[in-house]
Formats: sequence, structure tokens, C-alpha cells
Amino acid sequence: MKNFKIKLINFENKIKKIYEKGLIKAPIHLSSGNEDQLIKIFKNIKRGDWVISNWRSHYHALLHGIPEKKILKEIVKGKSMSLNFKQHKFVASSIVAGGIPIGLGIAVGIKRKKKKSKVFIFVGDMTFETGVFHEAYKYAKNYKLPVKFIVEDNGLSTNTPTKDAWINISKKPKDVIYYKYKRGYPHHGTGSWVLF
Ligand SMILES: Cc1ncc(C[n+]2csc(CCOP(=O)(O)OP(=O)(O)O)c2C)c(N)n1
Ligand SMILES: [Mg+2]
Repeated sequence: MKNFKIKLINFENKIKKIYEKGLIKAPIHLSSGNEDQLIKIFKNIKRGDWVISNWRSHYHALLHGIPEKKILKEIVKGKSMSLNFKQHKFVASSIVAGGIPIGLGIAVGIKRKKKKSKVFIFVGDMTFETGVFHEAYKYAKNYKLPVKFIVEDNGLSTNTPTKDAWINISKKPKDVIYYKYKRGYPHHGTGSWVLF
């Protein structure tokens, strides 16, 4: 576990260095600060399960067993915000809530084919407040789909405190995995001004 935490942190540090040299000509979204929580969550995610992520997906991709080199190659190409590796059952969308209906559709397919795999859908605390999330949550529950939602709460929607924007923060249902963390980086970039 300790080794994996170091692997995750080293990976973000590597991306940071490459980005600050101006070699990644697209936004990057680092997290930092949620390594322990994610390592624990991914203990229950099998390689045959699907992981649906968002713009902040580097840790999810690494923890789902996608080789570092493959991820790095895509990030350097400018694909950090939408890492997709179908062969590894990994989907990420840069659209807020964009991955949710995709994950739901995959789960419907799994159920129809009577397969055993599950779909794990990661959402930020602001994405959790969207109508898309709540419709998908109800649908997944009503049709007993093999879906598990994980809410990653850093308290922020880009730079807006989520609770200021939404006032009545939704109650987290008991069957949703939920964890809090303090973002170690700005919403995107590294905090340094980069000229391309
Ligand atoms: C449809 C859409 N609207 C706006 C954006 C811009 N945007 C990117 S991330 C984000 C905030 C998301 O906050 P949260 O779900 O809490 O995720 P976090 O980035 O904090 O992990 C917004 C508004 C977007 N990507 N897609
Ligand atoms: Mg957030």
C-alpha cells in the first residue's frame, strides 16, 4: 500500500514537471491528497469491472492497472482530461456528469448479458449535485443495476465552494461510497504559469 501511494505521488510529480516545461499543450487536473482513500476503494474494484472517471482521472487509471507509460503517452498528447482505455474497461469524460449515462448504459449491458462485473462511477461533489447524477442513481437503483457511485468531495467546483453554490447540499445515500479530501493542487494546472 505504501509503495502504491509513492507510485501515485511520483506520477503526479512527473506530470507536473513535464507540464511546467510546456510540453503538455492542454489542461491537466491533478488531485493529490486522496491517495489513501482511493487505494482502499480500489481494493474492491476488480480488473474486469468498469471504471468511469472524469477530468481528474490519473489516479483512477493507475489504480485500475493501466500501465503508467500508456497513461503518460496520452497525457503528453493532450488527452489528460479524457483518458479512455476500452481494453482496460476505463472511460473518462471531461464533461461534468458526462460519464454517468455511459456508465449506466454499460451496466444495463452487463445485466442483460448476465455478467458478473460491476461499474464504478466516480463523481466530484459538484457533479453529485447535478440532475444527471440523481436520475442515474434512481434508475440504477430501480433496475438493480450493477453500479456503485463514489463521491469524491474536495468541497470545490473549480474554485467555487460547492456548498455556496448549491446551498442545500444533497444527503449522501447510504449505498454511495463517499470520501472527503483536501485538493493538493489548483483545479487545473500546477499553480505555476506555463508559456507554450
Ligand atoms: C458540462 C460542463 N460544464 C462545466 C464544465 C467545467 N467544469 C469542469 S470541472 C467543473 C467542476 C466540477 O466539480 P466537481 O464535480 O466537484 O469535481 P472536482 O473537479 O472538484 O473533482 C466544472 C464546472 C464542464 N467540464 N462540463
Ligand atoms: Mg469538487
